[in-house]
Amino acid sequence: MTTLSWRIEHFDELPSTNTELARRWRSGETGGAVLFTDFQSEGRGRRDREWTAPPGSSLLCSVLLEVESAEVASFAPFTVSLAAKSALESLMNISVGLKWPNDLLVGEKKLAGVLSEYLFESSRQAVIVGIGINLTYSGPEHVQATSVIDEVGSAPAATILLEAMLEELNHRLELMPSDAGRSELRSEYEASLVTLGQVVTVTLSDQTISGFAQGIDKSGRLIVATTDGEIRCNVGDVIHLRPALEMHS
Ligand code: BT5
Repeated sequence: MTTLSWRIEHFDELPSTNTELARRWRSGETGGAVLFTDFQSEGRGRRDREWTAPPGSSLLCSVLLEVESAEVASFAPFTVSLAAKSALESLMNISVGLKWPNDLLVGEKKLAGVLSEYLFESSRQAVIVGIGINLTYSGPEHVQATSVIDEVGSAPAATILLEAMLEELNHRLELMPSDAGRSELRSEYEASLVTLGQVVTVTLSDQTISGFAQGIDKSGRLIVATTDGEIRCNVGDVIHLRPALEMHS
């Protein structure tokens, strides 16, 4: 994967940028395609959860990346999260933390969510990474969420933020194919990960575990030290975070 020249397409409305890009990939679309929209009628989170945003309130976009393996694909959401964080910090001077596996936070509030989908078909494989960044909408009522405007008093145009994010993505994508490059990305990701060093409860499909979040392994799994030993969480979902100090209080 070398530096891509992005092919950006804008829509007033789509069901979901991820769904539309996956449909296009099945019809032959190649890496570098980017879709963004002002409104999604069927915006998706993970595990059939919804992503909601009123028209024109958010950056809602998806990028199509060609990858050589599932391991490389597992780094795509981290890479996009890092690119979005850097773009937000340099454009808006907003301090963003990352929560494994797919949230951008300001403090403990969710500013953005990432949805990564690995696609495989005979000799082709790709990953679609979608991101929703709240610009002027602070999320559904029941959710601890925020927006750029709530945090810093103004918000960039979605196109400006998208361009900045893609620029930040370019040099990181050059790192993704090699072991050494992914190790560099892993270090950058770990340094931004507020999850690490905390006691976390992770709900997995078959069990719930608690322990210290220690790091990310070579396959992008979260390493959690529990009383029963080390557990590597692949498709987990951190549902609870609290400072490690609380464990001793
Ligand atoms: C995510 O899922 O955080 C991934 C969201 C990815 C959205 C982008 S938008 C462009 C692309 N096209 C798509 O269709 N999706 C991607 P998850 O961790 O499952 O979080 C979903 C949960 O976040 C929901 O169940 C709500 O509780 C909450 N939520 C929904 N909308 C939100 C918002 N605008 N801000 C903050 N939280 C929200």
